[in-house]
Amino acid sequence: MTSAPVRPNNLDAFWMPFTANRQFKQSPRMFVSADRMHYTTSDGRKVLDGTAGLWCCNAGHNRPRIVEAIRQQAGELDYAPAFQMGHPKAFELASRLTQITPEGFDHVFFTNSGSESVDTALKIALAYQRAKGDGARFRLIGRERGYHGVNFGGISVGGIVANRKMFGTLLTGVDHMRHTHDLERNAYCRDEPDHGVELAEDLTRIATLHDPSTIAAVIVEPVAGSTGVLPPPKGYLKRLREICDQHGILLIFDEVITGYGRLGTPFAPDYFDVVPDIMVTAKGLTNGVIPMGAVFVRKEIYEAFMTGPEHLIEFFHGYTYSGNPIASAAAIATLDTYQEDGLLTRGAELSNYWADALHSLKGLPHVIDLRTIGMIGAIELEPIAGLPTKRAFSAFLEAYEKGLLIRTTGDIIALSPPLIIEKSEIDFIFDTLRTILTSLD
Ligand code: PXG
Repeated sequence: MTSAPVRPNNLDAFWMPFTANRQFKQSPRMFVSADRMHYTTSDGRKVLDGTAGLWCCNAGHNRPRIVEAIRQQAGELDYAPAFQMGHPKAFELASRLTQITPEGFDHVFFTNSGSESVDTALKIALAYQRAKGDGARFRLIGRERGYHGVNFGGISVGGIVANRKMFGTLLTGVDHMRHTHDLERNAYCRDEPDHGVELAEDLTRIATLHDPSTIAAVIVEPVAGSTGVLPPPKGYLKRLREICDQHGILLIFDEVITGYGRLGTPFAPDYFDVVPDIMVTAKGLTNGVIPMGAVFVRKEIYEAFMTGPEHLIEFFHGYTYSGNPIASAAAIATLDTYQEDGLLTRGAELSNYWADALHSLKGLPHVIDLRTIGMIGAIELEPIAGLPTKRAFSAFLEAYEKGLLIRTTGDIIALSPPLIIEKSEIDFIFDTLRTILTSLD
């Protein structure tokens, strides 16, 4: 069911995020409705969602349970104060979540986005070190090419230059490990690349430089997403964990993309068999439908805060919308939907088909690397000399015309479809991309 196409008559007022505003407003691309795997555009065309929105609609669109839960909750309890008051759905959601998280993650702090989850995790890490008498641990370590959202904490530990360079001094006491991209040795690898475990030793170098006793936490995406999909080299995450353990440093996994089934497992520790101390999530938590994020911590961390007089606030942090009733209801219905459709593990059944299909693009013009892990894929293109990003963006525009939504970052095409995708739809994605790449300038 599609309502009449809507075309706003003035596009000027809305300053669009991470968008070429002037280009967009000259020839806008508008979605007016969505159902399961497809959007409908304002000119009535169907577009297959190759990116689960922005890596968030893991169960696809317009899922009845989620829609109904939001309707019902809005009519029952629309809002309740988040501080010093509670409502049942936030508690129910927290308990439900701790049933699907890796063992030991027994407590959850709610936020409204990935960026807020990241900054919350960094604050928890610093405050935890201080709470246990280790206040000299004030440094935070990120990684080149890392994406941890757009708030000041996140861009400080993040390593995407364009997201940092305009914004002054950022947080102090931050350093970055080297990124793990290595086209020369690892091109066309499936899953985790063979080469690069030694890059984890960069953490030892940084720890030695600053003295390990000054470092509070290290934050990494288990699979770097936004920068163009970089699965970790074999053994790399395990080695980071060892170095952190050796020096009493907390390890934070930013699972905003990898969480909730994207790798074919509920969370990255289930996939890589490496367990962090804090997990940062958002996006798939509510299937992208209502803004919400969740930060999971191990018991010891929560308990380190639960000291002092019982009438005092233990952690001076929180948001007006932490655990918002409608978001909580949407998240519970999302978990129900994931469970009913088996979506937290469905990626594992499909990932071979997915990888075969993506790797069949090898040899097409301009393709210099193909990467897959779980239900994530990337196609790296040779940039046009002197015009970086242009080639991939042309592919994006053509794909949109041909009924396929993809994401591009630099000259990399990133793919992450809803986990309800069928094999025939995987075929559509790669047949369309094959046609485009064959004739792309
Ligand atoms: N951490 C990670 C690992 C992310 O991928 C965030 C934090 C921030 O989340 P919020 O909800 O504040 O946007 C993200 C977000 C893309 C793309 O196409 C990726 C994100 C957002 C929008 C686009 O790569 N990641």
